[in-house]
Amino acid sequence: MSRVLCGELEKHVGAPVTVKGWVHRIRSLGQVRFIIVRDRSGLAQAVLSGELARSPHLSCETAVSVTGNVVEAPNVPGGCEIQATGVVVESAPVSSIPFEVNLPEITAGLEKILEHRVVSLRHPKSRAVFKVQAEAIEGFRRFLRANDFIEVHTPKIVASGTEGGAELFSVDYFGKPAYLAQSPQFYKQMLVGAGFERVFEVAPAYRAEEHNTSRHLNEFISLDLEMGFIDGLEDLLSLEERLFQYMFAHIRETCGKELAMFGAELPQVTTIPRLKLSEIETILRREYGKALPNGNLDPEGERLICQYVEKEAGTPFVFATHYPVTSRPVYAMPDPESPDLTLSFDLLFKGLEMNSGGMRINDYHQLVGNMGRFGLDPDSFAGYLEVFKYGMPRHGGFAIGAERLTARILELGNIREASLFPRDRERLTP
Ligand code: AMO
Repeated sequence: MSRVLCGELEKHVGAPVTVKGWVHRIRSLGQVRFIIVRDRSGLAQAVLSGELARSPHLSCETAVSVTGNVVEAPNVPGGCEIQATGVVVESAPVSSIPFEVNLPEITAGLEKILEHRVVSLRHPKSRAVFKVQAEAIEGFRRFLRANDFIEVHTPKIVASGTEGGAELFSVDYFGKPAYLAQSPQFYKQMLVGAGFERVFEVAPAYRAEEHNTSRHLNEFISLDLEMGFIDGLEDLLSLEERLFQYMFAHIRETCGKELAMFGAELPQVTTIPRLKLSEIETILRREYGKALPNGNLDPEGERLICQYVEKEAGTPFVFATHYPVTSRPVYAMPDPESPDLTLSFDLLFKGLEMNSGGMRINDYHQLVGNMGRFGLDPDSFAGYLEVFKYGMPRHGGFAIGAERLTARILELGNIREASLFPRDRERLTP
C-alpha cells in the first residue's frame, strides 16, 4: 500500500492507509494503546488494540510504519485517526534520547540542542526555521531570475581576501597558501564585467571572526547579487526594496504554519527610509545621547536607529548609507561629492544589519590607486583587476546573510538556531 502523509490523513477517511514516521508519543488506556506518528508533514494518531497494543518494541522516536483504516474522530486534532491493523518497527528500537522533542518547546539549552542536532531537528519548530530559510532563499532566487539575473557558482578556495581585515581561514593548496572565500565579491564583479551583467549566488562564506556572539558565525550562507550598467546607489536601494517585498510575500504565502508556530508577523515592505550615516549620528546623539564609534554603527546604534525609525515611520527597516571610506573595503566607490564617503549602504532590519552593499569602483586606475592606499599589492590581484582594463561598466550589488535574515524574521535569540550545523569558535562537529 502506498504511503499517505500524516498531514493528509483527513483526505482518506473510510480507506485503508499506511503512514510512516517516528513515534512522537505513546499513551496507554487499559487494553488500548494510542501512538502519535510524526512525519515531515505533521502528526497522526493511530489506535492499537488487542495483540498490536502489546507490541514490545514501540518507544518514542523509533521509526515505524503503521497500516490501518482511517476513521472519523472528532476529538482528535485533524478530525480522524487510524484504527491500526499492523505496525512495523522500521529502525532499531530507541532506548533513550538526549531530550524530549514532543513538548511544545525543547527544554534543553542551546549547547545541548546543537550538540544533538539530529535530535533537536526532529522537533517541528526547529525544522520550521529551515522551511522559512529555504523559502526566503527561494524567493530571492525567483525574484532575481524574473529580473534577468543568472545564478552562478564561484570558487570557495581563493588566493586572497576580499573584505579587508584578518578574517581569513588558511588552506594548504598543494603547498601554496590559499584561503576560504570570505565572500564571492571579486568573482561576482568579474562576472558582471565578463558579460553576464546580472549575477547572483547562494553559497557559504567563511569568516575567521574572533567574535563569539549571537549574530556571528564562522560559516554563513551569503545571498549575493551584482548588477552592471546601473546609474547610482538609488538603483540598488530600490532593487532591494522590491526584492524584500517579493521575498516576504513569498514567505507569507508558503510558510503560514511555520510563522504561526513562532507568532511571527512579517511586516509589509513599503518604501524603506534612507538615512546617511552622518544623519544617523545626529539622530542618535540628539535622541539617545549615543555617540557612534569611528564612522560605523555598533550593535547598540543599529538597535536604536531601528527603534527610532519604527517610531517615526512605522517600519522595522532602514537603509544606512554613505559610510566613510575608512570603514568600507577597497572596492567601494567613493562618493564624487564627498570623497571621504562611499556610495555604500547597509540594510538594517529589527535592530540588526542584514546586508551590506554599494556601488563599486569601476575605473582600473582608480582601483589600483585605492589598493595602494589600502596597503595592497595590485600584482597580487591581477586576476581580479584584468576585467577593469576591458570595459568595466558602473556596477554594484549587495549580500544578505541568510541566517541573520531568518533569525530576525522569527525573532530567534541566537543566529546559531538558524544554522543547521553552525560553525563557531568552539564548534566543528556535528
Ligand atoms: P559583509 O561583510 O557586510 O559584506 O557581509 C554581508 C552580510 O553577510 C552577513 N554576515 C554574516 N552573517 C553571519 N556571521 C558572520 N560572521 C557574517 N558576516 C557577514 C551579514 C552581512 O550584512 N561583499 C560584501 C557584500 C557586498 O558589498 O555585496 C560583504 O561580504 O548579514
